[in-house]
Amino acid sequence: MQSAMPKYQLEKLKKQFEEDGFVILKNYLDLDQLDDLRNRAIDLSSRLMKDQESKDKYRHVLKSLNRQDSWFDDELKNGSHVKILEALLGFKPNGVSAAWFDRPIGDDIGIEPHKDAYGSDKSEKVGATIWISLDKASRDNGCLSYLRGSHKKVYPDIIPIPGIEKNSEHAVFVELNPGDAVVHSPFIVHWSEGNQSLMPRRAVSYFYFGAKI
Ligand SMILES: O=C(O)CCC(=O)C(=O)O
Repeated sequence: MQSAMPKYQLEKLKKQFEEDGFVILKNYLDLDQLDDLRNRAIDLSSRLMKDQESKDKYRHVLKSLNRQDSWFDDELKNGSHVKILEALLGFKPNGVSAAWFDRPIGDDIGIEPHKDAYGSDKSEKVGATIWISLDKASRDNGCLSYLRGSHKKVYPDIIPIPGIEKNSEHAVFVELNPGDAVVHSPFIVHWSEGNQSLMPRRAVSYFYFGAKI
């Protein structure tokens, strides 16, 4: 994918990333790139999920797309977002997983408050996660929410993290347009709700370093 670097004021974003634990990249993908990513992700996920009738709460999530498809592997390692993450982090992060996060119409199960750096030691150099929205993500269809600044605190390694007030003054609902992206620290507390709308909510995430949900 073509470089998206010149679009963003990376020094400003770096400060914001360090302060808040996340930054939004408006218009990260252009229409052709968005179409390409959406088509590839839909095609691969529907092939991988064929015949799967899981009732598991993560049934619409697929990790490790990079192990199934060389295009996703290349994006994880060399996608234009890697340079952006490098600028935000101050070092080149190592890709761990490319993932598909679907929240189909009528799916009322969201993902409870968690951090991606589950089980990792805060003294280690940590990476970042980029979540690229393939649809309009809103409060109605289960956009991502963050507890601003929570990456600076220590939370227990439990999902859901107990005692998180989803409506606190620090909670931010990240409503995005198709092709926008958000980058977050693996230590930030984040979650999403079910899809109460008539619009799909699909996303592709790339995780760097010891990132897990
Ligand atoms: O897409 C979602 O609902 C959750 C995604 C998430 O937790 C992540 O990308 O780290």
